[in-house]
Amino acid sequence: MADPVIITAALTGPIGTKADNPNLPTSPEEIAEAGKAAADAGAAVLHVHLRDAEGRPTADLEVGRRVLDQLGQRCEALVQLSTGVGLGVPLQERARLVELRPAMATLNVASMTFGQGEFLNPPDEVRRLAERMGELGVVPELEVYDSGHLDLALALHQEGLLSDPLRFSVVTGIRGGMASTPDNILAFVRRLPPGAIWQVIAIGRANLPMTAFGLAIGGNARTGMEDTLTLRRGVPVRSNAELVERLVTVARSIEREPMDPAAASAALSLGEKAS
Ligand code: KMH
Ligand code: ZN
Repeated sequence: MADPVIITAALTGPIGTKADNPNLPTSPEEIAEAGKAAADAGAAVLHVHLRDAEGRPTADLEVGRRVLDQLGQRCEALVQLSTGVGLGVPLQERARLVELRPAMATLNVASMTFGQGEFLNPPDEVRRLAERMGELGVVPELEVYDSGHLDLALALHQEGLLSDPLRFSVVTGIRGGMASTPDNILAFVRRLPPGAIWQVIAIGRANLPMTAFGLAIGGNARTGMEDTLTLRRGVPVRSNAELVERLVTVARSIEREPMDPAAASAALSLGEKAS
């Protein structure tokens, strides 16, 4: 049996709306139900964005608390809270979410063009957030969209603001970041430091093939309605669980068994003192 795999479900994301796909979970209850179903389907980690009552991205701590409570009541899956939140929300506001002490949270190390918008992550604030996550024991998932982002992450590690093992999401398919190609992913993976844990996040149509490519070369894998709202051309996703089920089938077909949350927690070294 090849290495087991951590499957992450990205339930909602910052961009999609119910107008794009009415099955997108946005309220705390919908997110919690979607998380439970995704966990039952084989996701060990849930990547969570928060939405307000109008469905807009928010960094509201009350909403965050409700989502974490409701998820905790329903399943054992590990919660990775997004500090990306949504393009219009300043990092100073987004950074406060780590005070809720989720098991993990994303750390976006660079500013960039992001589709039609801008994603602003100023260096000093990124450094402060990395430091605060270390103090709180919230494990960072490093979101890298281009090769220079990897250098920035490694520099933070060099400064002592990030501990081993480093955990990376190699994001492809955002306009403004690297395109979804095997070459791009391979070039990235070859540069990761020894012991790094990683997964591919492929946005849009390439979600299935590039995630499958990442799985085949030893990475973990993520899917979910943040990453794609269609199962295939013209077929809207019915639920996050549907995407997770498809990914589990792909993983098992190459003998990579999904880890349960306890195994994923150990593999990600969650809850260990920073090295
Ligand atoms: N949709 C992701 C690729 C995060 O969650 O921290 C970008 C994002 C980052 O939302
Ligand atoms: Zn996200």
